[in-house]
Amino acid sequence: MESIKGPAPSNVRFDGSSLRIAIVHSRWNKSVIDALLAGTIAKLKEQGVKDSNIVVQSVPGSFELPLACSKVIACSHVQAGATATDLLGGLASFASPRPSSRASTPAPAASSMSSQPFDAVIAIGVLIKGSTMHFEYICDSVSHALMRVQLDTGVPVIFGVLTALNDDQALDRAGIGRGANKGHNHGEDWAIAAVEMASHTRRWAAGKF
Ligand code: RBF
Repeated sequence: MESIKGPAPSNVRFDGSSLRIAIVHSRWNKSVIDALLAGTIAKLKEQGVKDSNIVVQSVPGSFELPLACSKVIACSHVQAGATATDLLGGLASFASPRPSSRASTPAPAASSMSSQPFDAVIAIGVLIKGSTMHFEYICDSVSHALMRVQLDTGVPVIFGVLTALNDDQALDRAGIGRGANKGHNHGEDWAIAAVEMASHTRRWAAGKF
């Protein structure tokens, strides 16, 4: 019987070509992480997100994801500010005949800039239940903290954290199951959610529905 689970596709096709997206992933349970990461990146590109606008960062475990997401969002604002300063420096060098430390720094071409603030962050982790209470504590704190990061920053944070009860559940949800049915790579869904939420957030920020 066909499953009723999973997101219904949107009836709008979202264009990722102007979006900048960060992926922050943990390194625990690496074979599953690698498959999820590949699925996420492939689907981002399929929706038009440019290679140069995908930034990938890694952290040791899932517990580290919320702080890392918060910091990469902040880092992209620092980059955007620095680019704005460079642009002004480039303009100043045309305006002023006086030699200055910036006079030889040309303004970067707008088309080659990949330093706009991130439009969305995808947090990828794989938690597999063990015999102690670690799993419960990490799942609970990480999910709450990732929600907090997106509400505090206003940048969509996509919840790409698998909370599996065993290895097979994790493998199936990364599309690399051991059975005849390999399962489904949820990284693809996270990429679709990222492009949709990034597009909505931009539109809403511009006062449009
Ligand atoms: N991190 C994961 O991303 N997935 C796990 O399944 C996972 N299991 C852990 C189990 C134990 C007993 C411990 C101590 C840590 C585990 N971590 C796991 C790592 C955790 O997210 C974090 O990186 C470390 O606790 C350091 O803050």
